Amino acid sequence: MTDLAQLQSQLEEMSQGAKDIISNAQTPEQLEQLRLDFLGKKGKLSQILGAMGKLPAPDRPVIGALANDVKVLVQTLLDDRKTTLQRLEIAKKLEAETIDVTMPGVFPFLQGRSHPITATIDRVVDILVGLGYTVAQGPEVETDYYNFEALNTPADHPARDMQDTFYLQDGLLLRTHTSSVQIRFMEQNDPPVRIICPGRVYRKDDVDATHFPMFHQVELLAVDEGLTFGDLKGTVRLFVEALFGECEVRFRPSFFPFTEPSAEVDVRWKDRWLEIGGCGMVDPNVFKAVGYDPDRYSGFAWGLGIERLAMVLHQIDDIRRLFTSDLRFLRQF
Ligand code: 2NM
Repeated sequence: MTDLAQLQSQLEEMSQGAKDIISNAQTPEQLEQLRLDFLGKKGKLSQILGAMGKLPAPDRPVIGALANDVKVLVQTLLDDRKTTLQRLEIAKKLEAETIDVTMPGVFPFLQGRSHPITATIDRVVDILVGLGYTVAQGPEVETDYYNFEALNTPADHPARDMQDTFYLQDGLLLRTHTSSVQIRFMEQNDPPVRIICPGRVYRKDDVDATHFPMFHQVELLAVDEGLTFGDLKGTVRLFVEALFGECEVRFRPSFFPFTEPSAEVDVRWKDRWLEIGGCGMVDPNVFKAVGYDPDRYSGFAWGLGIERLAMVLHQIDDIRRLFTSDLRFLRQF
């Protein structure tokens, strides 16, 4: 004998029981089993609904509506529990996979460091940035124009000799100094200029203890109204004292196509005179090439050889040591 009250209480009982048992499920597999138990084809709800046919017709919609409520409730309970289990799983994983970044590493403690060339460039650049200069960079593969022509170095100048310059195809070459970057900068910017150009340069030298076909330069350029050779000397002195500490500076007359007058810079350090670079007042022809008015502006420039500097500062006797990547050598720095 099936009556309305009986089915109602069965549904009631089912939803009560579902609450307890679902909230105690521990795995997704258990949850799936419970879904089949309650809502599957042969589950409890189906059984109860199967008995519905025996009810008087007017009572059937009442049970139908109640059964649907129970179905929705059980489905919600299953979904909620599933979410909770997933959260617990993630929390457990996070707990297990926590990394203590303060733990010591595993021996041997390999530590990288700057190459002595990089370290020397960094020191030089830091000092000059401190004096108000900005780093400018440009291509290592250059045209004849930027490397020579715009720098007042005409086609018949000895510096253009095939023996000294690496010429590439299509009129290109490997820059022989970073002055090419300064030409590019001046083309794009009006005075005043205060820039430094660190970078690799290339010359076709035979390799020996003091020559290598690739080396590094830092070139400096200042352009403004009223700059004099005195400003150049003062800037070089400030720089050299920042780098070497107490020392003596000497300017020796020299020649470069792109400066007039020109000089070599020598520094007396630890009782030895060292030649550390060349300098001069920018030649008016260079200003004309970049569209600066040479009657209004003057400027000074100087170039430092970085390998030379690094070798002096670290008592390195052979430039080749800097480029052979021998860790026994590099680990000393
Ligand atoms: C040096 C020595 C003297 C120099 C000149 C220029 C520019 F672009 F302004 F003409 N840049 N660098 C220069 C002058 C470089 O290196 C030994």
